[in-house]
Amino acid sequence: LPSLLTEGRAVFPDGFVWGAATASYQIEGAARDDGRGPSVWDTFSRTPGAVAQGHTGDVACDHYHRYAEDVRLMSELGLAAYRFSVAWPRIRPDGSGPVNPRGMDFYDRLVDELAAAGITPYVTLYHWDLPQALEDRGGWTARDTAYRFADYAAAVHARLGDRVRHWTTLNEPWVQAFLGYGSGVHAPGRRDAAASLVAAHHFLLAHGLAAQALREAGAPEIMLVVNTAPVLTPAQIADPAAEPDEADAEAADRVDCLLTRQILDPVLLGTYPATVLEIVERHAGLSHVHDDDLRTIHQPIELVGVNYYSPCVVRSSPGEPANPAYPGSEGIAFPAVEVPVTAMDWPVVPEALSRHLLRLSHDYPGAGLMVTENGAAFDDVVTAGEGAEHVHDDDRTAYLDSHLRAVHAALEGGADVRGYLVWSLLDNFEWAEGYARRFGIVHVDFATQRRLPKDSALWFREVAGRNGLA
Ligand code: PNW
Repeated sequence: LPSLLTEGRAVFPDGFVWGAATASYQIEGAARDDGRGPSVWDTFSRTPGAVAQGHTGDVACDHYHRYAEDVRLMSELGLAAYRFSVAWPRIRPDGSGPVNPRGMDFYDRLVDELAAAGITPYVTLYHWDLPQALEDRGGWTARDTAYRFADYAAAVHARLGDRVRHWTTLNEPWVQAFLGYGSGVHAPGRRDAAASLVAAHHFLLAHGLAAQALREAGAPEIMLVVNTAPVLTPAQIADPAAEPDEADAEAADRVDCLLTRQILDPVLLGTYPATVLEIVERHAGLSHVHDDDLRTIHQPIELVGVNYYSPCVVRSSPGEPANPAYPGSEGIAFPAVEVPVTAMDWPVVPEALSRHLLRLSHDYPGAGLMVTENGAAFDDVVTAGEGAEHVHDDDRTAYLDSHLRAVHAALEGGADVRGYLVWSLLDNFEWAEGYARRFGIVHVDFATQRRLPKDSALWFREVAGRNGLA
């Protein structure tokens, strides 16, 4: 990784989109309000030992009741765009059947509130809160779930499509399939390699079917959001110019097939990599991959959303058992590396983002890109002073600054990046870590629900306002 990072001024293209992102289960709370049905995360967060300190999303940021205040906050922070997700169990409490109008009303009010504030909504239809009723019928291991998803997508579009132009089918199908059904760290907490690989295929099918339905309904922009990152060897982390040894390079290729190409090759090229087919066949057979599926999955889409936090680091390690999140990764280790890390222990390597955006542009020509999540958890401290309270989160500001420079370098190198959304607007329910990991640019006191913009939020407002870094 040659250092592509700039210093000093970095001006972004006209029309570059600046905003922040959230997800329904992480912020809404109101888990039983207005007819919402249970999701797999309600069930999982009540499973002893599944989530740190037994935290749940029952209340979260109480955004369901405080959305107007939160939109005001976004407006004060100068955000042009807001990416949020719709909770399927609010719309169809049992996963299928009639729409619950009171659940739909919430998003209707939210979209109107955003419009009044001049903030562009980016709607994600699925950010992991599968209706529990569908999980009880096999969840994403059942082909039918993909069809139920497309029906639900059409129902949401029918209500919001007159005001929402930017539609995302799924958030991070890889994380859902392999942490949900493979390692079991996320809901529904299953640990079954075959199930995770079958689920991954059904996610792609769900994306394709929903993209078709949205297109037929007239959606002008359709996006798939993926967690994707370069897979690097320890030698490349230590010295960006290092040539990895052959066994390590092979290990990296294999993991890249699982993490990135398993998802993006079918969606953008209409094919599965041979390595992926071999792994799927060995664990699960191929009978769940029907003849026309790749055609359905390979729908034209306008954008790929890139959620980036860290590179993935691997090396060859003969005899190593497979990592349960990467079936087929026998003989590959995922070592810790000697670089600064965030409170999640995720290594901070901004250059890897430049390299990766350029690689995606090269390997998937024509795909427009948007950074739909980037940010960091740090242990924030609220300090009193000058009559007001502050969160001096210089570490987060430095993280955001260096990664924005990485995005700028990728733009200079020719990558077609349309925007950058911070993860996250608010401190929130960080999945298996509960509320202990704070990603917000706005601090939330969960006892009082008071919001306090951190220094990073004030910095981000300036960056967005001048469309660049000073
Ligand atoms: C993303 N991993 O999740 C999600 O889209 C957000 O909801 C989440 O809060 C954010 O990143 C921060 O974690 C991920 O372990 C969670 O590889 C875990 C992983 C990747 C992404």
